[in-house]
Amino acid sequence: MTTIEDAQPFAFRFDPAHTALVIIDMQRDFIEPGGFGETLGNDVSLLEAIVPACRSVLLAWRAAGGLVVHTRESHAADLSDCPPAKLNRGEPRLRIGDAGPMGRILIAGEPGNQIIRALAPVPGEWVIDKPGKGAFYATGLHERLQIRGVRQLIFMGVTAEVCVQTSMREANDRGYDCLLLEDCTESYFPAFKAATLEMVRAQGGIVGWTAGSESLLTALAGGTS
Ligand code: C5J
Repeated sequence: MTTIEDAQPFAFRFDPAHTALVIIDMQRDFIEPGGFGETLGNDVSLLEAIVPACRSVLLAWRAAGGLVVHTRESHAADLSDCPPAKLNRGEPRLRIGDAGPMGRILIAGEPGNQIIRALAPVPGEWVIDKPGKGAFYATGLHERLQIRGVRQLIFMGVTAEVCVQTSMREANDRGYDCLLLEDCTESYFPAFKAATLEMVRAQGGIVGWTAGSESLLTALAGGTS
């Protein structure tokens, strides 16, 4: 077992052989200047700032031979997997399926729907296209993780309060121990990120644990944090 001693609310113990690194929605449209997120008036530099830390973790996890799961918030071109309740809400200026600056918004295969170059998947890593905010809804992810014997999940990605937190809550309800890397998740709204971290680790870890990425890297290298 590997231990992150300074995780909150208490030490996080995990077996790398039964743990997956889950990277939520690090897509060009959310992160890059000129994409969907920025077009809606968001400061994407907040999200861009976590990319180096995410990349360090991804490279270390790959080097350790761990399972990597990437997700994309992504819909079929005909929107048959997008219920009206999702389609008809959100920013009226630019909705799912509309033509955006990097192709149709949140549509599979469009340039803006791709994972950013710095975190691009390599062969053998899983890429899960998810029509919901959570990674477990209508994706088969739980079944695939069960077959692989995965019991613990380490999360990074965006946005903290939407797709990351939803996925963690789904995972928690399915019996996974979940760790959120504090400097590897972000929101367009800093207060929402702060609240997410508090909510995850409140009440003795009601959703899971949080820790800094350096603590994970130290633990993977065999040290104590
Ligand atoms: C994600 C969103 N990925 N905020 N989507 O969090 O709509």
